Amino acid sequence: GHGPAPGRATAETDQRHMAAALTLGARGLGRVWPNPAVGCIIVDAQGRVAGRGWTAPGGRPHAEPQALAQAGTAARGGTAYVTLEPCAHTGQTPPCARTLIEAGIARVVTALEDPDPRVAGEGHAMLRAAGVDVVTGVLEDRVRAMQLGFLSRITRGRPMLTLKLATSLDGRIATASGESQWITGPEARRRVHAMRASHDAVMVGAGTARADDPGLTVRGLGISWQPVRVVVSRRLDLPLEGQLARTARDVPVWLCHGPDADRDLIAAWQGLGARLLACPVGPDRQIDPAGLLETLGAAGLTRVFCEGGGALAASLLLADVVDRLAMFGAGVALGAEGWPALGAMGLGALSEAPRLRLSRVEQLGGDVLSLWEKDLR
Ligand code: AOF
Ligand code: ZN
Repeated sequence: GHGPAPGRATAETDQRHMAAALTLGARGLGRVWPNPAVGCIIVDAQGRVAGRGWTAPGGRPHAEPQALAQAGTAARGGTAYVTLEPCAHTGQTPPCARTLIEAGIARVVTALEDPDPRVAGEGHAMLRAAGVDVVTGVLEDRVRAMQLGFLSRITRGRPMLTLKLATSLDGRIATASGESQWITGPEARRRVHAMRASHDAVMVGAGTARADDPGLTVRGLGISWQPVRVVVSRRLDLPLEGQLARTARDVPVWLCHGPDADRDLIAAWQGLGARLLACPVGPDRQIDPAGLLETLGAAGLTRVFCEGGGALAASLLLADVVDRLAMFGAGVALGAEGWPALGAMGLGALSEAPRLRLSRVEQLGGDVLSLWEKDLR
């Protein structure tokens, strides 16, 4: 005959099903933390898709049991495409590797090993020991980029960090009076809201929280979840009657403060429903960026979206903890009296300047979006 028999997997069909599992898993981004956003597709012995699952909001149930439940008896002799190595540990539910074996899955295709020490190769090993054919590394780079938040929390102890800047032609983020809401147009704003929704938390510095009184919520997308709102304020000098204070019981507000924050302010914010996180300070007495992210990682966050302001953004870039940068540029000129996108960095030579690599450029209405990535030289 010509070509592979029906149901016989080729490298192309493996990649196609893995790409579908990746898209499916991505639905969980921003709402499954501290767990990874995993996707799973079950293909029956004839090569037909029989079940689909993705990590449920809140992180459980995992992707595999949901896809298997959909497939029912069609899973017997079939293939499971999973974006991450199936888990090997017993939590509130049995290990997914065991569930796949018991469903009679003959072949498991994954993109990468789960670095969680409770899994770390054990899931693949359990499957192989039960006679399941295991293939790994399919679409590894794409899945790794999508899972960066979870991978970062497990291997670096901190969340992936995306920095967003919305600037004028001359690199300003606000007028001299602090007005900043309408620099970019509606298309760019919609994209910002979508980006917020795919992150576990939206973060700003105290200056921005004071100047803008931002809500930091996702609006206009018709979604049912909201990222955590993180404000970094060493001394907790934040308005106790702004939007964040008023809504802290509806959408979580986490305040990252230094060791010298006022006890009464801590108590007042706790009374409003905020969660307070004490963070280490550096030799300059400012909150240490790496320590800040480690604190957020320990609290379970995997993906953090920082929207400024200039001081916090500069400190994060200088500390080399920015994984991705989203630059929204508007065709408006604000002049030198406007607020600069980045605060002082105290650089000596150009060679000390943080540098990122361009990954993509898009036109959004009358604005431009450029996406940059940490250069892993
Ligand atoms: C999977 N499929 O869909 C996900 C997995 O606290 P637990 O018991 O839910 O375990 C969390 C760990 O499970 C997490 O750190 C990661 O290793 C794995 N996540 N595994 O087989 C899934 N979300
Ligand atoms: Zn699992």
